[in-house]
Amino acid sequence: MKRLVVVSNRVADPRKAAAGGLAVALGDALSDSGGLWFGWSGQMIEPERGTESRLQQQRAGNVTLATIDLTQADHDAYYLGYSNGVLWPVFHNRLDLADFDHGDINSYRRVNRLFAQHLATLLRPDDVIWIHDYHLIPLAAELRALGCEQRIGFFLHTPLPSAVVMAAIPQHEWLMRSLFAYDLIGLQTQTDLGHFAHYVRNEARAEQRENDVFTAFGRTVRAQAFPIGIDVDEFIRLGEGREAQTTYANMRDQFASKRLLVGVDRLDYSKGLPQRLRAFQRLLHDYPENRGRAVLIQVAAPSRESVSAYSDLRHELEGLSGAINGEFGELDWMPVRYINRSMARKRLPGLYRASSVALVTPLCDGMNLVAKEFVAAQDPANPGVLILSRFAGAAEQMTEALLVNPHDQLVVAEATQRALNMPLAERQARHASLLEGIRRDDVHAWRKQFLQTLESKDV
Ligand code: ADQ
Repeated sequence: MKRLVVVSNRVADPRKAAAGGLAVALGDALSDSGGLWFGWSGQMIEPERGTESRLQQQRAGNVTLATIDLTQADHDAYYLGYSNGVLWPVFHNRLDLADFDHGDINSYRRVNRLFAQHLATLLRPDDVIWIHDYHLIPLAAELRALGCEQRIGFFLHTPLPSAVVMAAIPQHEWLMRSLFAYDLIGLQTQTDLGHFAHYVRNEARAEQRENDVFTAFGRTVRAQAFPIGIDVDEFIRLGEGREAQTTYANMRDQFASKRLLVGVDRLDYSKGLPQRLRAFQRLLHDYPENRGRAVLIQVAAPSRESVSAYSDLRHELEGLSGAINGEFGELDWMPVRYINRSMARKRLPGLYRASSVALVTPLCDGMNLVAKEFVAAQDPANPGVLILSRFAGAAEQMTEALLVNPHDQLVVAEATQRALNMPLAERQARHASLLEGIRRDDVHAWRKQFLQTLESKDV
């Protein structure tokens, strides 16, 4: 078996449950092959001390975790500036939020080159390399420039936007050319794949051999959709744990006469949080029977707080939840519980299970694993209902959810009312087929399909 090398911006110890399902799944693949996980340490070095970015290695079981530090300046320009100030907003169709003037492409390239230089010293000729996400698009090209000939695959966790939106990035051609240094490009959905195919045919005059094989810029690459899943059994086991059980029991007692709706997200403008709160407000307006009963628990974990769009969003949400509570709240009922913190992963299944409805309503999302976790956490005998944005990647698979346009408050309020009143038999039937789907397309199937495709030499 060939050694697997995973590269991502951050590295997680796969043995820690807090690392989440993706880390656990990649950890399995890494353990099987005695693999290596490479990325940024999360630490910043002081450039004035003249410290060279050092490579650190530690063992986690039979997996090696290798990391490098970044200078504050490189971190700000590569991570905050170009990755999260340009690529993230554009890939989520938010050209209005993209900071093309300050997003520093040179630092982005420099950090990718630094990754390549350190990583190259650790590589063996027959390694299989799997690079993750938008921070590292040019990494394969940098590795190739250093003479690496290994099979290299890339998986994009975000959506890939349509060609017209992509073309707004001043360096779009360079980014797409960089992708052709890979052997395999994995995208989340058929829609993303369609965007890729349209771009490379029209902008790069790519020739398409079979369905998924494209030749352009003098190289041939395979691009395919590999929708990511969760580790369903791991999540069910987490639900049987003490923390989840206690959370569930507390919620059930505390909200015995209420109906809980839940939202769990990173605090990000792609997740449609203000629109979700307004739709809940509309529900209370249009369907007054929910007053005094419906409670929306919105857990929003702060992220990337030094990017200004994120702090604006936090203020908007605090204002909106205060306004809804002020308008409708009673001494014994507050309609919105807005929690601006991350929730411990071990407690999540308890929160999901205590909720009658999940509102997963991003305006644009690569996949959205919360939708899948909510389904896995339900009691099949009395399951809650998933309301899912048609603009989440998950909507391509999870068609038995109530699919909504998250921009349309009326439609989301109507779907929420329907979910709260859905007969048991319909809830059970929808849940059973959703559960079957997330089990079939779980995270293990995802990584096996990706790695098998990457290792087969047919491109
Ligand atoms: P994210 O944008 O982070 O990931 P998502 O898939 O919804 O989005 O969540 C990833 C994980 O974070 C889930 O396990 C979830 O439970 C956890 N999480 C989210 N909010 C939390 C909170 N408030 N407290 C605790 N845990 C929380 C990116 C892409 C997604 C894609 C994933 C995986 O943006 O579209 O689904 O990668 O490819």
